[in-house]
Amino acid sequence: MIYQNGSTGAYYGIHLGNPSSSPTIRNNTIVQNVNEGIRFVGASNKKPVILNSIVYYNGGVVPLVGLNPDAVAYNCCITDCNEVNSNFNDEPGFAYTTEPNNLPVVGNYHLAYDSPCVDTGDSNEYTDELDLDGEPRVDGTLVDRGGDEAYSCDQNLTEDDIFNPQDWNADGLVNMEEFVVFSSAWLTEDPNEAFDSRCDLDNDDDVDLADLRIFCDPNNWLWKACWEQSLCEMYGTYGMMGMGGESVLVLGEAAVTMTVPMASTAPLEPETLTEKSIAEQLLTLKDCAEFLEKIWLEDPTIQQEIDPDDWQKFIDSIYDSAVELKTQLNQLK
Ligand SMILES: [Ca+2]
Ligand SMILES: [Ca+2]
Ligand SMILES: [Ca+2]
Ligand SMILES: [Ca+2]
Repeated sequence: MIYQNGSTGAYYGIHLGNPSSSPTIRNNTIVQNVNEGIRFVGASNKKPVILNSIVYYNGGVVPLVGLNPDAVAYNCCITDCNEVNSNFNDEPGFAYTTEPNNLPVVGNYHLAYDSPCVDTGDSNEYTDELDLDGEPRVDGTLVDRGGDEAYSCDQNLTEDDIFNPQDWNADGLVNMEEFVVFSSAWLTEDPNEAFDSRCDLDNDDDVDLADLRIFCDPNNWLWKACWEQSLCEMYGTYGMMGMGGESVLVLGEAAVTMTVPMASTAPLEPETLTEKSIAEQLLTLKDCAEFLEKIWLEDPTIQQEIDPDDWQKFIDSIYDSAVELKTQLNQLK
């Protein structure tokens, strides 16, 4: 992923200045840079070959400077390109977009399940390579265009594998972070200034019990995107066979080779937990617990509106989080 380089000035997605050989650039997602996605300066026989990449939503007048996409790009998704060499100029179709212009959420460039980039790359030359999630290339019938390979948790790719409309901060989880937003919008109505339309899940201009029922639905609450799950979670240990190895990012004389550890042994570093951050989270949880207790007591219809088992699971998960945080806090003290 090569994105958001520069706010002003001479910044590009990739700037190739007089390369000594003709490099191959493949499976890059080059988006939202201040100027053109790729700029080339150099001898005409040292131009790059661009494969299976996305070059979109960049600044500048043309997507590539010093390069003609028709002559150097294959199986790519490039703004305003001619549709030759299996390139296309349709929008890449990212799963998480922002209103009103349908631009991607910065930093989350997962392909939507129905993106035209899924399974439309050229699958030659892929051995032991991983995508931006540490998932192996190639899945499905063909490699995907860009840095992401779209995965399903159950071999049948649907929207729910990749995107949940309640994942408001686009981190692949529906959890306390969304609940904090929801509870602060509780019982607000349009056009109340505090109204947060994201929380109006049944689109009737208020945030009430009917919305809470949707919020707590087990299909939404504690939802986790497949790209956020480890391969062990998705497929069990069986699916881990043959993973890991070297990933060649840029081919050519100056090849950059990265050794990528096996996904199962390379979990993301947890955020450093300090006493302060845990205490803050606990306070948030306390607010949430009080909120839930209050609506339980004050709104007798809740037991008819929401399945008691779902409600219990929801409350239990909130208390479990509190217990876990308290344990961590005690360990730090
Ligand atoms: Ca694929
Ligand atoms: Ca992926
Ligand atoms: Ca989230
Ligand atoms: Ca509503």
